[in-house]
Amino acid sequence: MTAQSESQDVRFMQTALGLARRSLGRVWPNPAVGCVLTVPVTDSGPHRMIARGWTQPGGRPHAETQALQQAGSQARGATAYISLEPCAHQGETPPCSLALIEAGITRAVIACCDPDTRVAGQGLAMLRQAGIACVIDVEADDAQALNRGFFQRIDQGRPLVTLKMAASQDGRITDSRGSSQWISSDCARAWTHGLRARYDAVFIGSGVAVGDDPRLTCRLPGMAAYSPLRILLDSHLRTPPTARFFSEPAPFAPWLVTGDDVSAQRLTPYTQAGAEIIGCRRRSDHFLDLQAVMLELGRRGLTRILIEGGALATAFLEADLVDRVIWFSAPRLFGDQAQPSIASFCGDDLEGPGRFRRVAAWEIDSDICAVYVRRDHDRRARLDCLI
Ligand code: AOF
Ligand code: ZN
Repeated sequence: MTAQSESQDVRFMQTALGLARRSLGRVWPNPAVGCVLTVPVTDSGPHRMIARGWTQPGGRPHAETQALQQAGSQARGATAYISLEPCAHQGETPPCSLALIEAGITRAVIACCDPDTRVAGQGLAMLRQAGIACVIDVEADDAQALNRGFFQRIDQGRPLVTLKMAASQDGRITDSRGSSQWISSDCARAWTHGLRARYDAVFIGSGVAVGDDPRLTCRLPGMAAYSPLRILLDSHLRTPPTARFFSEPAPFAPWLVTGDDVSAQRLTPYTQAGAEIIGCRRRSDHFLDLQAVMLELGRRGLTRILIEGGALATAFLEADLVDRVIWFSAPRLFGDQAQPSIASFCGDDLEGPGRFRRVAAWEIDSDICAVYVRRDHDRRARLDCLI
C-alpha cells in the first residue's frame, strides 16, 4: 500500500468517525457508527466521497444502510469506510455485511471489531468470503475511544461514566448562601448543553435536585430533541415530586433510582409525576450500592452517563466508577462556608498513579475546562473522541 492511499484511508476514516460522533447519545443500546463510500476519481487516482451515513436515533437504521441507500447503484465497485465492523446478524433489517456485499462494494476499511457476540469477527469473515478486500485497525484508537461506552457495557456490563464538575477556584460547588446554580459562565453552561446531547443520560443526586431544581435538558437552539434521558438517584426520596426534574417536557420519561425496599405507597406520587422507578439494593449504611445501580443501567442498555456534579461526585470517585472527568473552574472564591466540591474523600489525587491523566485544558470564556481520562484508557485517542 502506498503512503498516499494510507493517508487517504486515514482521512476518510476520520470523516466516518466525525459522522459517528453525530449519533453519540442518541443510539443506545447501539454503538454510534459512521460510514463513508468512495470511488476513484480516475481509474487509479485518489478517491472522492459519494455517500455518507451514520447510525440513526434509537440505533436503527445502521450507518451502512444509510450510506448504501444514498449511493444507490453507484456503490458498485466503491470502497466503504466504516468506524465499526459491519453487523452479521439479522435484526429488523438484513445484516450490513450482506448489504455491502450485495451492493457490490469491492474494498472495506474498518476501524475496529464489534465485540457484540452476534458480530465479533463474523461481519469481517462474511466480507472476506465474498472476496471483498478488507483492511482493519485504521484509526482504531479513536474508534475505541468514541464508542468506549458501548464496549464497556459489553465487557463490564456498565456504561461509561463521565463526571462533570463546576467549582470555584477554591473548589467550592455552592456559594456561602448555598446556591450553586451559576458558578460557571454562560459560555461554559452552553457548552455543557452540547455535552448533554452526546450522552445517553444525565445523572444527578437528590442534593442537586433539591438545591438547584435543574431541568437537565439540552436548550441549545433547535436541539431540544437531543435532550438525554434524565436519571435521579434518591435513596431516601428527598426530592419533591413537584420538582422540575419530573415536570420538564423532554423526549424521555425520567428515571428515579431508589432503594428496592421503598413502599409502593411512597412511590405513587413519583409514578403519577411520570417517573419510571428503578429499585436497587442498599449497602449496610443504607445508601444505594452504586456498582449495582450502574450494572442495572447497563442492563437497560445505557452506554454513556454524564453525572452532573454535586455530592455524588465523591461517592462515584470512591467507588472507582468514574471513567472521565470534565472539570470547570470559575475565577471565583467562595470561602470555607461554602460546600466543598469533594467531601471526605479518601482516594488519591485526580492525576495520581492508577487514576486519571489530564488530556486537555482550555479556556471557555472566564472559566478553565480540564478533561481527565482514566489512566489506562484511550492513550492515543484524539480529544474529539473523548468528549
Ligand atoms: C452496524 N452499523 O450503525 C451499528 C451497528 O439491534 P440491532 O439489530 O440494531 O443490532 C444492534 C447491534 O448492531 C449492536 O449491538 C452492534 O453490534 C451493531 N451496531 N452495526 O453494522 C451500525 N450501530
Ligand atoms: Zn448493521
